[in-house]
Amino acid sequence: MQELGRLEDLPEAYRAALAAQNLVPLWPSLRAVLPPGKPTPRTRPTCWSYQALRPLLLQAGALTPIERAERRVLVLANPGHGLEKMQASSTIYLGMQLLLPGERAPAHRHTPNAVRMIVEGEGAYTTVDGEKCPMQRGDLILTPTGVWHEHGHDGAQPVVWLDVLDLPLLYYMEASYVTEGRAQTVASEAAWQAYQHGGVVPAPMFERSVQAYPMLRYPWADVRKALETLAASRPQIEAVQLAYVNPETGADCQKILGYSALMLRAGEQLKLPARSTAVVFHQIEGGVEVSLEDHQFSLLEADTCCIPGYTQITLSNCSNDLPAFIFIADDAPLQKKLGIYEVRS
Ligand code: 1HN
Repeated sequence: MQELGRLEDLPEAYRAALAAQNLVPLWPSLRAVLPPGKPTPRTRPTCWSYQALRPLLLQAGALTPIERAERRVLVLANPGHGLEKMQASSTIYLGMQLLLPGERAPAHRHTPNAVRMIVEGEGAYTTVDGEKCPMQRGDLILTPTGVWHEHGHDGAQPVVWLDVLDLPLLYYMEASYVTEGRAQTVASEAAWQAYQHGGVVPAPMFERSVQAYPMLRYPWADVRKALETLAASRPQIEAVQLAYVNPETGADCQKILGYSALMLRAGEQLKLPARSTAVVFHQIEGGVEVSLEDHQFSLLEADTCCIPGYTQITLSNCSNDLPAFIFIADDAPLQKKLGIYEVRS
């Protein structure tokens, strides 16, 4: 590839004249913005140990009352982007949120889409669009763009969950903002149960729901059972993986970020091809070795890692007796809509 002229090759006075007119020559920066073959990621392979962050999160509970935090969160920041950017990848924000018994996190709504993956504790709930969703370990709860949401906790132990948002993208688009609200009236206690059975959806008058997000809570007990059933009924299947989708349409459950759950059978090793999306792995149960070309992470329960796009990944279940379960997030829905999604073998 032809080497291009550098900024230093240009006369000082010429550069100053350009800058005075808010002009920039493209050729000194062309290779940086358009690298050959594949993008140059800022996202670095990064792992956050739950054992290391948990005491710091509990300490935040003692240091900062909920009223002074609104959302008491430690952000899982990727050093490749700069910690202050609060990004796990170019599009994905990750945070571990703590709610203590009796606390409430007030109602608001905002443009970024969120999901919560519950990590530990019993008795908390989140009310999304008037629907009260209990939070139990491994559950996935959606909080789509523009929908009111608040959290409460009637239990006795701290509750922790992983927040995943498309905040970095919406912030970059200058489209991120919040509206504060008053506490919602709970309209339904268990509406999430209506979509719990695969293959059948509520069909009043045989018309599909007009709701863009009919299902807000995906209970882990059901997803885990579905993974085990898939593994047992399709022993030859390469990856025992289920996507979280809109049960009315079968489309990804959110428009920008995509979510799935993967089961590694006892002793299983799974080679994932390089894909154009950065990916987040969060360990729900068991232990998994994550190997890249020049990195290796051991994920224990509740650990989370982020890996840049265009990277081959090998996942190995650390146990020869028990299955392991991973929650996966990436921005494949967005990349597919833009026509830039790639899988390289
Ligand atoms: C948010 O609304 C929540 O509602 C958590 O729990 C984390 C991070 C950035 C922006 C909004 C929540 C958030 C957030």
